[in-house]
Amino acid sequence: MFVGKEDFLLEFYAEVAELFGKPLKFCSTYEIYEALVRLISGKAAIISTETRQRNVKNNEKEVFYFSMEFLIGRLLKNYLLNLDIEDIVRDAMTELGHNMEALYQCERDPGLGNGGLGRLAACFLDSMTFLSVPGMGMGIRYRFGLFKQRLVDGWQTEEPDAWLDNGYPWETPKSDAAVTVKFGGVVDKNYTDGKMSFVYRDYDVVNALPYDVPVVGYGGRTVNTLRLWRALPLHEVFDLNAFNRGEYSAAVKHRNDIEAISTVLYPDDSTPAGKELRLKQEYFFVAAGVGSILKSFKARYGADKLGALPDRVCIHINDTHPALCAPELMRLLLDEEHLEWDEAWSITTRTIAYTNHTVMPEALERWPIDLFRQLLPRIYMIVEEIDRRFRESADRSKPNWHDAMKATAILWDGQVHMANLSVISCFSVNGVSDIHTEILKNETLRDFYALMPQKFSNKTNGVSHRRFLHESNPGLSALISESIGRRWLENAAELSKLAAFKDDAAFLSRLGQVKRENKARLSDFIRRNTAIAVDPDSVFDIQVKRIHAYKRQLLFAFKIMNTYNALKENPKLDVKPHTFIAAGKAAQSYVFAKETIKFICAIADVVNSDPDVCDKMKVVFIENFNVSTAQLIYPAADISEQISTAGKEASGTGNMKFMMNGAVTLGTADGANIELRDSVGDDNIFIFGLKADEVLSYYKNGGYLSYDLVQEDSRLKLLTSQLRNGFYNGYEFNHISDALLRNNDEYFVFKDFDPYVKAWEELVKACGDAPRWAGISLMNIAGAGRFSSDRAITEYANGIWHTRCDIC
Ligand code: T68
Repeated sequence: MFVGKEDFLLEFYAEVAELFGKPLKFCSTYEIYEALVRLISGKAAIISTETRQRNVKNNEKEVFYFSMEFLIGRLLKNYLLNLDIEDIVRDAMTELGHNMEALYQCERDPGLGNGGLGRLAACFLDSMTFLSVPGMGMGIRYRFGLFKQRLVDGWQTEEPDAWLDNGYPWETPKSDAAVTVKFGGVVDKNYTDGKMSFVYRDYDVVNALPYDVPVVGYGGRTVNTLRLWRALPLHEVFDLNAFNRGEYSAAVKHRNDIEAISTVLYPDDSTPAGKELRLKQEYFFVAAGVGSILKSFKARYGADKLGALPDRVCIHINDTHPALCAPELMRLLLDEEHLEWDEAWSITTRTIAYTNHTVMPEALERWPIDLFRQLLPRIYMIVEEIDRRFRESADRSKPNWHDAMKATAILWDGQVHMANLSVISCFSVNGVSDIHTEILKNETLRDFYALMPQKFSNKTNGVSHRRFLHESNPGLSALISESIGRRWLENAAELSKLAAFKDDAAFLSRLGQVKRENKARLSDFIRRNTAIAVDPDSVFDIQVKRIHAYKRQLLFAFKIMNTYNALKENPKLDVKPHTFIAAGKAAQSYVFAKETIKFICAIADVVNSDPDVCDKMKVVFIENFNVSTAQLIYPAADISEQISTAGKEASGTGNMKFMMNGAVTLGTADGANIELRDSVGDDNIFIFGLKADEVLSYYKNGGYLSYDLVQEDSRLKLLTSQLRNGFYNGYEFNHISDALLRNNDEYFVFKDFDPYVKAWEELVKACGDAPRWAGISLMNIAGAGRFSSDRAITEYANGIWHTRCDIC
């Protein structure tokens, strides 16, 4: 790509001249960053064209990965590393007097996602591209991300995340690929010669304009595309009369109403208007995406070849948010291509595959029928027909057929059940860890599993080891490459070769040094952002993820407080100095989660200001957790907290990111933790607490009273009394207290407290034995290969998509 620094500089000067028309020395840091991005984008565009030509020539089947979120993080450093030109660019920039880190900082984290599901989609794009899987991501170009989290007196406040304010130099609008999307209106049924047809009229039209972001694969062989749809008016409707009356907002209402569709990620959907907007978003990007897929398919293969769609295209839906892909594809095949129902259904159900990411009943999407029918009348008719035919097919001779119908129907209780629609209309349904898939088969979707077992499979999640190890932890990456060569970047399974260094004192000492440097780096960040001074030589015990009752940040918080209480009671207690770190956002309307953040911050206030303990422990809540802060945090962790109530966390992916950076997992037998244990062995992971079947049995049969448990355990008694006796600067944590005592501790925080503390104490003991600890840490890195998204994507490509996938 660039032979060397000089070669790069020549092109860079030209780029700057073309973009800004002024000499480089007059450019701001941001302009230098922008010119760099434009230059790399130009190179990516060339590889992208080659990729497309190669795919067409080889007649490759393509995957379209539909996701409401793509939490891609910053791209510049990642792409320079993937193209193997980071050194050249760094040298060149140093020569020009620019600091590479400062340039990287110019890039805003795109506000295109919020959590695990969104980051998984981004890791999958990385691996699909590396493995040359022909494919594209389909999403929404939100103008505002979820929100920027700021803490005010320990309370989460939400500020708009206007991440696009300075533009986004990685994107290119593609006006020739725009699609129109229709909402509302009326559908007339016409009967001619005994045949029914539908005329859709009086609808509102929205123009879906795609913005393409290049996905640059490691090795630079392949560039795929992330296509993000923006909603715009098709024709400008400007109410001049209203404007002249001084009603300026009314004058542009039409435009604003339409643009609202792609304005915010996850608008508050507690009001009817919010619900409608959310459903509009889902249909908007589905209709734009499916419409564009069909259009290019017909252009390439001909309109008479639609029967071959499933052989050439796979549409993958990331959870149920894009579930309308099925009725939309049906609509196009029926109304625009005039296929018969059976043929259209056969094509649709062989084209679409679905990944489920949750077993929490409240998280399974449902829409009120009235809203759905009014917003999407034709789609509703199709959903109704899918539901009718599915019900018709039920075997009424089975004794429990009525219960099964209730659990599997799409339309029930006045609602459209999106998970049921997805299972019925997809050829493949997968869970994201072994245990999660088993729970889907045996509990959540058991009636479907009984009917169509062949659809179900497991695809355990994975994460990009190139982003979360190579890019985030350059010290460790260099040490690994020096020890086992660079092949691990392409084949993460090679990390297992590190096990050979388990007893190599020199290697382990260097591993310790790398961790120490990463902890110092994070300590600096914490000092700059929170003014808390933490000791990089203390144990970094970290829980970072979305705040949710089932993820049990409370368990972590109570452990911290319990340690504090023990130290207060016995100041001579031999406790290894610890830094407890938490981060994560709470949903805006989730009161309990917000109180949990306040609780952790209140603990931090108590602990950090108490001279009796402050050389033994510190507590930090890092605000606004996002991909960039995550990349600083994972490499610095000693202990990775993965402590969800067993059976609740579908997989978790943070657990994998911590592990590949040598952190040791303290976790429950939940999600992918179980597979982490299989990979590293019992000696290198600390698993505690109730098992999923025990949790289930308590739910079904009762037998646990949190109140009684508290009475028996003096530690819990003290911790619960502190919640409401004014201990925390007078604040009373009523939601937390109610959840644990009045609502009988639905997530078994108290039940798992003692085993958790014991497991942690064991872990801390191991941590005190430096060589043993370094060995455990190393075995975690060595065992992490399986959790690369390259492995996950290879399984998707071979087991579901049946696309090209180069061997890694
Ligand atoms: C997460 N799900 C799972 N959902 O919780 C996690 N949901 O265990 C898993 O590792 C990860 O998916 C990847 O498979 C989510 O992140 C959401 O963010 C979400 C958003 C809106 C509605 C429902």
